[in-house]
Amino acid sequence: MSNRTLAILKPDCVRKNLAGTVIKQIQEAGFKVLALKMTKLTEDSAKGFYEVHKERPFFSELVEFMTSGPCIPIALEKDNAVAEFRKLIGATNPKEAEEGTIRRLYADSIGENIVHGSDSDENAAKEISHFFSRKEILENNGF
Ligand code: 3AN
Repeated sequence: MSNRTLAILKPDCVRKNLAGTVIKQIQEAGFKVLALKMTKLTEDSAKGFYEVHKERPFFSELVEFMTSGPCIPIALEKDNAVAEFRKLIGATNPKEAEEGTIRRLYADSIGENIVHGSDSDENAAKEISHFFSRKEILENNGF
């Protein structure tokens, strides 16, 4: 079990001015922010990040959406981070997400669902290094 996961506040989250609200909810759930930036994904970077989905019918829609505006990747730490974060954000489809979860509260659709969360420890490590160098990740609270 790893204690890290990667969140991305997606372009819909930034556009709706919900970044602060969602970050507050993440921190109140006990996650520590290890690294955070705002960036706009290029087409190549989005395709690389979602490589596992390249054969899926929604792939081009997903890449178009993820490059449609700035997003905020965040490296997070908590015990059992991957599972705990997926519990906090809820199911991919906001209509199926549990009451009180971030997607249920703020997402419009399965495509535009406010936030990404890694789905395994292995992918969390890969996804964190997609956005952050080792130097950018705080160790020991940055002290
Ligand atoms: P999750 O983000 O909950 O792990 P995945 O990994 O199945 O979900 O899908 C990755 C992303 O692809 C989702 N966050 C969502 O934005 C998009 N996506 C998944 N299924 C669909 C779909 N049926 N139509 C459009 N976009 C989708």
